[in-house]
Amino acid sequence: MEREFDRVVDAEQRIEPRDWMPDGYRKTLIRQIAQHAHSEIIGMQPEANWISRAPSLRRKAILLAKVQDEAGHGLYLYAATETLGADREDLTTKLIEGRQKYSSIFNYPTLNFADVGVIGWLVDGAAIVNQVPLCRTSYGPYARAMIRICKEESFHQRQGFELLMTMMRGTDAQRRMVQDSVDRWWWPSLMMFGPPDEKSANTEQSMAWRIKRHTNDELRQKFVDMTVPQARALGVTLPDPDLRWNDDRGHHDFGELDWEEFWQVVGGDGPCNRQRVAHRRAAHENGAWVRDAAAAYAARRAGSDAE
Ligand code: FAQ
Repeated sequence: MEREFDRVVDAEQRIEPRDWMPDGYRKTLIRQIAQHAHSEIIGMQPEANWISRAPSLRRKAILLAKVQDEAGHGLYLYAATETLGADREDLTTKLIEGRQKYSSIFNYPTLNFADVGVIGWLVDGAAIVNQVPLCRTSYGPYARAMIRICKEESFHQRQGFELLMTMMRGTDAQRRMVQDSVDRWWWPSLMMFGPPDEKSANTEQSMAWRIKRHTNDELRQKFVDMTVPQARALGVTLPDPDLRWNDDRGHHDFGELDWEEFWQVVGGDGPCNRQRVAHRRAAHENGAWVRDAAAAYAARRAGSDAE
């Protein structure tokens, strides 16, 4: 069985839910996909903060649709964990009890409307760089979910960039808002790719199983190289004095990330961690009556079908 698993993975084919898989492979997938699903759901909060204060009906409609897309991504991903035997209720409990992680990026506050554009441009941009290779991940349901999710994330990134372009063509005050937002989100966006490779506990095994297709540092570099010309086109400055093109490497060099801040946020002690989890917990508790009603209805239907 193990030989067949190795053969499928090495041949770049997909492992499917009913196939034999090593326990560690199953656990790693549940961990990564659950964290990913939680990120999509918690990730609704920072942008939802601006829905009621969007500056026009058009911007409000776009933002509402984007936040709803993130909910959809969370649901596909929870469904993917269920194909591995995970229980969605259990994953939600772990999230609201702080026993499972979600992306560090969503623990930063959204302070002005430019943050909506910068989240689209940088955060969805980083998500795309990380997730396009996951369309080739070795587990079938995760790979297929990623294809649709990446299409939607690409649209999100374009809407963010378009919003920022519009603000940059506006007043000095609008341009200052955009620059302030870029200054706050640049470094946390780079942290989305995870710890440096030598500190990444899971990368080696996940690469061998072809769950991950690139290392954290490879993807971070790709994101920097992709984003620098976009920043130039927008007319904003990325807040890193060490950022410059290196002809020998064929890549941009960039400054060291504040890893102390990264581990603090991942450990639950970032600017908004408590607020994010408390909000999710309250939403879950307030929805208890819906779950109870749905379960009672399903039980009654099952009873009448049996008659
Ligand atoms: N934040 O050994 P590694 C989105 C944890 S995009 C928090 O390198 P791995 C779209 C890591 O889990 C964001 N924790 O781990 C959107 C591990 O913890 P554990 C979601 C982090 O898994 C846009 C430990 O540190 N995307 O939501 C972070 O091999 C706009 C050691 O790290 C995904 O989840 C972090 N930044 O690599 C939504 C993509 N980095 O469990 C709304 C799929 C690391 O061992 C609005 N995930 N950790 O205690 C992945 O590609 C990988 O899981 C990585 C981490 C690359 C994130």
